[in-house]
Amino acid sequence: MSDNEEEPFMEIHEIVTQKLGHLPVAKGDFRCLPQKVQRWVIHAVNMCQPRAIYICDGSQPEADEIIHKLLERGTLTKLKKYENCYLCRTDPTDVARVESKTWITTPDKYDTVPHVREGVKGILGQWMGPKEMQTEIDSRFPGCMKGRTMYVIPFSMGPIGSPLSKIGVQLTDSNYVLLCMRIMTRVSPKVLEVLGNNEFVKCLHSMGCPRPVQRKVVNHWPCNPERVIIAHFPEERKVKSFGSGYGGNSLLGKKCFALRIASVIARDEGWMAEHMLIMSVTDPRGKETFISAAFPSACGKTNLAMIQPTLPGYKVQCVGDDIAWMRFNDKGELRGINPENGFFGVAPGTNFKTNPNAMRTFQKNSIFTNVAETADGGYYWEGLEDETDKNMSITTWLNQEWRIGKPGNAAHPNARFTCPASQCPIIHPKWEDPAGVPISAIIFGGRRPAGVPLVLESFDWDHGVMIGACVKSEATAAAEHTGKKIMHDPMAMRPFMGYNFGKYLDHWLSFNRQPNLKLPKIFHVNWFRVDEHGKFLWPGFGENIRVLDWVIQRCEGKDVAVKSPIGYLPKKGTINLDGLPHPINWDELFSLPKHYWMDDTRESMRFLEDQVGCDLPDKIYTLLKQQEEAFDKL
Ligand code: OXD
Ligand code: MN
Repeated sequence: MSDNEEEPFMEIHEIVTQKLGHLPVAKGDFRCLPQKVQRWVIHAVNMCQPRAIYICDGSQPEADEIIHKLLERGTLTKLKKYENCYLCRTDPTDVARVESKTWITTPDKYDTVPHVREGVKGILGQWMGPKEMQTEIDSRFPGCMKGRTMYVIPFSMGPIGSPLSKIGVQLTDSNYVLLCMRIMTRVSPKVLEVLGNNEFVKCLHSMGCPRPVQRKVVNHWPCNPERVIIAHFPEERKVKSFGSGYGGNSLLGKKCFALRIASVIARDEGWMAEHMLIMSVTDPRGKETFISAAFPSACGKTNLAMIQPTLPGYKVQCVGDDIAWMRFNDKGELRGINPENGFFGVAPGTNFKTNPNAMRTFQKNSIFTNVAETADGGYYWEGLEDETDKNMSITTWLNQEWRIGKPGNAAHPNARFTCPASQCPIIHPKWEDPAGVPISAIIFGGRRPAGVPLVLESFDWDHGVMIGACVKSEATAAAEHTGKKIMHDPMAMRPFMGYNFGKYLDHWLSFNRQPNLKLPKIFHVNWFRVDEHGKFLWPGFGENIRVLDWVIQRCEGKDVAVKSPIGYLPKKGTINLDGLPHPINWDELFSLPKHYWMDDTRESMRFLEDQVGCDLPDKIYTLLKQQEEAFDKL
C-alpha cells in the first residue's frame, strides 16, 4: 500500500464523506480538525482500518470514560490507597524501549548516521533506507487496527502557544497510551486552534494486534513484540511505531518527537533538543540560578531535578526531569523549556529518602506500570522496603504472591510512574513560562565507579562539548541492555539522536562561532565513584546541592577552581562539606589516576574515530589529543 499522504486538497470534503462516511466517529467532530490533520487521519484510517475514530479533547469526562473501560477490561487495577491512581501490568514481553528496533529513515544514510570505521557496528543511531522501510511499514500497518478504535490525540510539546513549543497529533489504537499521553503532553482542543493549518509532527502508533487476535493476549495488553518497529522520518516530521505499548516506544511525544525528531528541527532552526532536566537553585541570598543537566537513562535525573537540599537556606525548584528544548533569544541568553507535561520516572529506587518530591507528586492522578501491589491497595517496588509493613502480602508485577525478603524482584526494574508535573510540590512557578527560563549552566554526568572526579568545569564551551561527547555510564534497565558494562552515551543522547552525531557535535560547536551569545558554563559530575571496597565516596541525593553550590560559585566567577588536564577542579575546601554525616575523602574523590586517564582518553578517541569517523569535528579530536598529552607530561 502506498504511503502517499497527500490527498488532493480541494477535494477534502468529498473525501471525508466518501472515505469516512461508513466509519463511526465515536467522539468528536471530524470536521473541526484542521484540514491537514483531516487528510492525514483519512490516510491512516484507510491504511489501518479501525472500526471507529475517537477525537480526544483532554477533558476529565474523557479520562473517566477511558479509565472505566480499562478497569472493566482488567488492563488497569485501581490502587485504592491513593486518589485516582491505577496499576497496569503489561505483557511481560513488552517492558522497555527497544533500541534494536528503533530506526531513522532518510534518503541519504549519512544524514542519519556517521561514517563508522570499516567493520565497526555503529551505535549512534540506526538507519534504514526509504524503500526498505516502506516494505516494513507495508507489512505491518495495513489493517493493523481492525476491530479497534483509533484515538486522535492533538498534543502540544511545551506550553500551548509558546514560541518554543511544537505541536503533534498522535493516532493510536491503545487507550492506555491515550491516558499516558494526557499526562505526559498537553492534550486539548486549544492545540488545534493554535495549529490552524500549520505543520505538525505526525505520530502513528499501533499495538499491532488487530481483531480477531492472532496472538494470545496476556494481561489484557495486546501487543506484537516480534514485529516491533519504531520508525522516524525526520524530513517529513513523522513517526510510525508498531507492536509495543511501552514508554518511549508508544508515548511518541517523548523520545521519538521531543528528542529524535526535535533534534533535527532544532538543527534546522538553530536551537537544541536535549536529554536534560531543568532545575533552579536559589541560594540563601535569594539569588536564583537555572541549570540543565544531561545524564544517560536511569542515572538519577529525576532525583536531581527534585532534590531536597540538605544545605540550610537553599531552595531547589523543578522545571523538568528528562527533556530540555533550549534556544538563544535575541539578547543572546539561552532560554529553556520542558516540553513535557508529566514525569515518566523509573519507580524502583524511588522512596521518601531518595526522592520525597517525586513520591509526593504521584499520590494522586497517576499510573503505575509493572510495579507490584500491596494487599491494602498500594504500590510496591524495590527500594520501598523501609516504608512498607514487612508482613504485608504483595502481588508482584508478574501477579505472583510475594513478601519482603523473598528472593526475586517484586517490580520490574524498569517499572514506571506516570504523573502530572503540576503536582510536584517543588514545580517551578515559571515551568510553563512561554519564554522559558534562563539557563546559566549545563551539566553532563554518568555512572562512573572509577577514575572520574565528583565535579569539574570545562575550560570553555568547545571543551564542554568534547566532555559531553565522551559521556559514559553503567548500563540501564530503561532499555533492553543487561549487565553493568560501562557504555558510551555521548551527550546522554546515544539512543535519542535524530541525525548524524558528527553533525550534531558541529551544531553544538557552532554556537561558539556566533557573536554575542552568552554561552552557559559546562560541567561534568559523577555521584557514583566508589572506593576499593566498592563503597560510594560521595553520599549523593540531597547532598548533591553542595556540588550545585560550587557550580553556582563558578557561574558567578568565583576563584574556587584549579586547572587540571581534564578541566577545572574545585580548590580543596571550596565545596561546602559542613554537617555531612560522614567524612569525605577529598583526595580520593578528586584524584586523577594518570594511567586511568591515559587509557580513558585513548579509549574515547578510539570510540569517536570508530563511531564518528570523518564526521567528527577536528576540534573534538584536537581537544582529546591535548588531554592525552597533558597526562603524558605528568
Ligand atoms: C527515559 C529514558 O525513559 O531515558 O527517560 O529511558
Ligand atoms: Mn530519559
